[in-house]
Amino acid sequence: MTEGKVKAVKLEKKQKLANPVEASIDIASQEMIAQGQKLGVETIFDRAVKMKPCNIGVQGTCCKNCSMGPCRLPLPKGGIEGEDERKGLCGATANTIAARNFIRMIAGGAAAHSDHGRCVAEVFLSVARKETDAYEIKDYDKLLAVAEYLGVETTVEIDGEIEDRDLDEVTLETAEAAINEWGKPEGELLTLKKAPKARYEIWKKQGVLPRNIDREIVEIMHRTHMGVDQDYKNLIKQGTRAAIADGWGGSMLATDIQDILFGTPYPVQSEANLGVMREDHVNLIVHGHEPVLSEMIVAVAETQEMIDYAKTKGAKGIQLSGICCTANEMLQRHGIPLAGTFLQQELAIITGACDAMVVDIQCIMQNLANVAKCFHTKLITTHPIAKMEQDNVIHIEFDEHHALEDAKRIVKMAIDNFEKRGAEVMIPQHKASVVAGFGVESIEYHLGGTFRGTYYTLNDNIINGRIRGVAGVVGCNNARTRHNEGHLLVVKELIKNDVIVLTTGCTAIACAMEGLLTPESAAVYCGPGLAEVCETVGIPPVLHLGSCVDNSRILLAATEVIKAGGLGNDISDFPVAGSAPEWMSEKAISIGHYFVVSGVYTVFGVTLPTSGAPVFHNYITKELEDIYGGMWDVETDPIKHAHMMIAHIDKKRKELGIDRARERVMMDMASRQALET
Ligand code: SF4
Ligand code: MSK
Repeated sequence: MTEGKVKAVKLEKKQKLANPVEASIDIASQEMIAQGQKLGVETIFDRAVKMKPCNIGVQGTCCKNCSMGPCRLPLPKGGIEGEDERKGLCGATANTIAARNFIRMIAGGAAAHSDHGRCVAEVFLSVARKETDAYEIKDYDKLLAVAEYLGVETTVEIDGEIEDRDLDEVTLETAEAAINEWGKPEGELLTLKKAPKARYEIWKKQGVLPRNIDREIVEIMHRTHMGVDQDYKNLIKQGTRAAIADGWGGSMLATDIQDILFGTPYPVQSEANLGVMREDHVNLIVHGHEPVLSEMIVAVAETQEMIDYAKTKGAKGIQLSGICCTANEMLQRHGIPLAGTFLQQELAIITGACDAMVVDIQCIMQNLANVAKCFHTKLITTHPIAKMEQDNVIHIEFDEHHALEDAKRIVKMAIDNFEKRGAEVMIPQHKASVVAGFGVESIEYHLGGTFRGTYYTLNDNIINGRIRGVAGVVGCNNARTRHNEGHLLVVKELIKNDVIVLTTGCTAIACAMEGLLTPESAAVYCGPGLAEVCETVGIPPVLHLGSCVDNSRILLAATEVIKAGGLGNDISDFPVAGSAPEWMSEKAISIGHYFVVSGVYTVFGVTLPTSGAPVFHNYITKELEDIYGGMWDVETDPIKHAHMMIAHIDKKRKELGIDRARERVMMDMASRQALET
């Protein structure tokens, strides 16, 4: 620990501290929470004990959209009998206030994902214009697929012959068309046509086809301004447009363009948890969301020049690892290990072995700077829109035009800092093996049929009941719940009941840390049907599909299931459910809403910020199903949460008439033997 600097965040003597075992289900995290407390370094776990959330905010019924407020409309004790007479100064009802707050969260989430997408699209345009040599096109097949849905011709007729167009021209036109999706003056998003036709028609009938990505977000800010839209149904309709513009627009483009520039992921092996850090190596941790930066850091950190330089400083090499979704991006394309989830970012520094933490955008706690002050760790911000006020933070602004130079400077800074480590180094010795890097293409490869349509094997196993259904379990950690417990209990209960899980974000990291992302875990945790499928094709029962923007891969995998046939015409027809057991960010609300309006029954843990407005709450948790075939739900108990999803999956099986097939499979010989023991 660096002498004399600990005072900056010293825990107060009488401060109530978190109980490490109650705070996290993960032993490595428990050890580091306790280590922080021993060293007097406060973490989010201690702050969660010290500060309780506001009860009115939790209910979603506090409005501060003008300076006559904040107007606070909590539910009266005992609920509401008869007319709901609660009003803000302007007369806004609890439903209006909760709906306005809810769609502002969608706007925040959609903006975060989509602005990330825009940044990647700008790099793509620089590559297409040949303004940078740091990046190149890695996946031309994906480029041509994107060109096609963006309406860019990839062939040309010359003298009656069809020939391929010049690739540089196609690349440039595709990049320009992609950027255009953010702000084009008319029309609708071109990506919407990737949805099943029946889904597109529902959106069209409801009048929620997004016009462009930015406009839908701006319109939310306008409509929720004081004195504009005062009808909760009309407000959530705009929330729906913006959420679709996120999932089927900004996020989908982010994923596709990242695949073009950095390669489409295919299964890779790696490891997860704080134990991936190495005491005798330079530990460089990359945290945030945008792979534009981390791709360059991976490239530089793996050069012999940098490894040799690290050796001159007494290190055996460079250990790169990641936190949050930057971690998922580096894992799925390069097999770089995961250091941890959102709630482990401070803990990685408390190891005393983090020589530099490089952050880009989203989910970066400002307290990192206070924790870094207690150690030798260099904390480096890199994005012009994400700086920190603390004076120990170094800002190296990353730009695609001099990306390699920036990355070299950062890696060198981490290496130079290795010698400055203090005496207090404690790396928890816990990590698990991981297989990650799944996506639409690799699911097709592993579970597709050779002769009869791409997703045939997956569909066949759903129809015959070996796989009961599909669940998308995604989202954050939340310091108001026990770290990773919700994720793991929900996921384990699902796979035990033969539901295959597709996961992204911090849920994916939590599953990785628990060893659920290995094919071998199928025999330990799965029901007999799912275990048989996983063992036959050699996949884990929980498939890691990437980062938060890669939830678009879940939408497209669901679309491929529909295309392969036998399971209905729309996403809402087939046995699928969504979940975010430990959500916390606005992005999760946007994701949840685009899952719902894509036809997916979606259950959130923790809470939903609508409970103080029962009419609006009822609208999104019940009535939306009649319109979109999907709806919100909320359940904090992880086992009940999983069984609500399973009940929905069974309902869909029954509607499709495939419930009997499942009963037959459950009575095969292995199942009989299992029943008898
Ligand atoms: Fe209160 Fe209405 Fe102003 Fe909101 S907009 S703070 S409810 S007066
Ligand atoms: S990182 S948004 S905490 S999943 Fe994408 Fe994790 Fe949630 Fe951030």
